[in-house]
Amino acid sequence: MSKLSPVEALVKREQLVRDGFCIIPGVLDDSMLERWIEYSDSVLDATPHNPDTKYQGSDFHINSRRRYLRGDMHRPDLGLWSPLVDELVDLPAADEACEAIGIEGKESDDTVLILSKPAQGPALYWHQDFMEWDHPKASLPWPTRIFLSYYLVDTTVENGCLRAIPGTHLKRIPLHDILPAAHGPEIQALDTSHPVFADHPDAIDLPVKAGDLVINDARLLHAAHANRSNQRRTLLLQWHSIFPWPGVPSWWARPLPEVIQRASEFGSYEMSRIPGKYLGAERAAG
Ligand SMILES: O=C(O)CCC(=O)C(=O)O
Ligand SMILES: [Fe+2]
Repeated sequence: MSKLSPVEALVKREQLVRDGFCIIPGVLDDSMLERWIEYSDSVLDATPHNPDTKYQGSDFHINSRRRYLRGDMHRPDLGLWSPLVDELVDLPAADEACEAIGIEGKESDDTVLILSKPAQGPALYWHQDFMEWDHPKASLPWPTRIFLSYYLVDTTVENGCLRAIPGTHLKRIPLHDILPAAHGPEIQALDTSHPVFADHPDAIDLPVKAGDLVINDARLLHAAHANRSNQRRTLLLQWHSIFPWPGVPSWWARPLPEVIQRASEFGSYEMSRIPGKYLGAERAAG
């Protein structure tokens, strides 16, 4: 990767904050890409297709070696771990890119999800992946939870590239009101004729090259096209928490969000996948 210039980095940061995503080209080097293609192919080839996750394709959670040694594996039922995960989540080129665009306090979940659309696999429904909608952080104008993605093949509309509706991490649209919780049994049971699979006038396609780093705000509405090619389309996805509550990005120059000023008033809360009063609250407050 050629390093981002300060101006390019600023443009990426502004895009992440405004639109809810940005793409940094050429972060994963060829050798890492090849090792992950080999590893993910071996996992995918060895495991029967799971119809419960047919729209994501596959949903394998691979733990880092660190997590395995600590004995706190995520999805221990799957029993999957690899030192490749440690290498990927610690990748210096990705850390550099995240630092350059001003991401602070980044903490990885230390897992990699292998989400692989098989050849001729169906589209992925519209959804967002944020899990803390009842916490005031859900209204913040900067992201607190992001997913970093690398696609292992070049993606296009034809083979199932990512799609997004820019700005929906901060703004409610009618689609929010018809979406069941992401990845739960209700949405998995829907047919592809359901509106959660429909095209949307504000949707944009995000085709990328293999090894580009895609950074998404967890709150953003996104989906993926069907894979109409004869080759699997594999994605490696890592979750990170950033800007720990109630911290403020060092570069934040706009007025402080009201919820930050009142942070001490907020107590405990339940996890929730359903956007409530906090979606768009800061925008509404101006
Ligand atoms: O398949 C993709 O491109 C996106 C996957 C995704 O957003 C998810 O599984 O939550
Ligand atoms: Fe997602």
